[in-house]
Amino acid sequence: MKPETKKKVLLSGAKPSGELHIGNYLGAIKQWVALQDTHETYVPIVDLHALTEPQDPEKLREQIMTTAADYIALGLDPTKVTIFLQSAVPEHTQLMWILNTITSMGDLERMVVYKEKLAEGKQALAGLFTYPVLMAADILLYKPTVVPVGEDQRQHLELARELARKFNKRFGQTFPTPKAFHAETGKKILSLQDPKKKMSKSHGGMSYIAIADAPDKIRQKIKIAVTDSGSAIKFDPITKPAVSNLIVIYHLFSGTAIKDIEEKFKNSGYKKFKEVLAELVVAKLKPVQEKRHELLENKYALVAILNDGAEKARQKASETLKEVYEKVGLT
Ligand code: AQP
Repeated sequence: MKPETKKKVLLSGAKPSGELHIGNYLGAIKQWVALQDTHETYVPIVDLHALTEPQDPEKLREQIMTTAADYIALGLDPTKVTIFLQSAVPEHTQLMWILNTITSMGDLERMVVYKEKLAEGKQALAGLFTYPVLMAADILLYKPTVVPVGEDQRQHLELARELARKFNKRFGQTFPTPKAFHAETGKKILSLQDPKKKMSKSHGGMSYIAIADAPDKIRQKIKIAVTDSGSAIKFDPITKPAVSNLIVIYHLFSGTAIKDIEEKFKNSGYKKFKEVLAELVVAKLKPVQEKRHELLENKYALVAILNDGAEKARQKASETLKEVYEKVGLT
């Protein structure tokens, strides 16, 4: 289907603040891939968001490229979707400023991700505090019908919806209220080392499985993943959060129903289950890693995709910004 004929718009992105992991894939990117044929799809690599925490410039440059390669290797088709760097479309920060002027401090102070980052010892930087407004701008610029994100982004998306409503009320109907889309299972893949936390790029290498992890690294990470008391392979997120998380990963990579996984492994201990799970993840990531490697061998082609995407994104973003500037009286 040609992009022009698609009526519904999808917008979502990932932050190149480290290596993309299976939580990013199962909670978000898998949904973008599934919807790319039926939606006009915009998937920025939100590089400006990565700056909300200190980044080494050389590493950041590399992470931007590996994120682009991951997007495509995981199934996003650049001939169907618009992949671009957020920083290449200045309208994102321009709209952010307008939205800043209608955002209340109280709304930002309530943001759980900000509080969690501070609790982890991150610096209380203004960028970290206000990035949900940039995220609202990322979304509203493209007037999406659907925004598939993980559970951790639910509150930020609610802010985007609130800002759309506020803007419309004050300046006239401009933004459709974007709808969140959370995967039924997989919207919150947990850390392999601490099932009280979500899997995160910044929580240490053993807590997540990166898309690019070598087979032995995957085996090792799953082998040492924490488990719960008792040895039953039973799905119960309240009493057995760690094992339930591994079951969800198995379910999402294999397509096997959760009750069938419980049945299949009812006489196996954690060790056996983990071994089979590790081989499944290794096998599923193998073709992705091969494609990723191929893409990174030809960075010029990857840059061309990003440039092309930025040009397309700017067409849409500049239309929205023009409309916004007119409405607020800036023309
Ligand atoms: N553990 C997760 N389970 C399900 N979905 C997740 N997402 C992130 N972690 C999980 C979703 O992946 C998309 C891209 O996320 P992001 O890269 O923009 O930022 P994030 O949510 O802050 O991811 P990390 O890995 O936790 O990064 P750091 O540690 O740098 O902050 C989003 O839709 C997100 O919900």
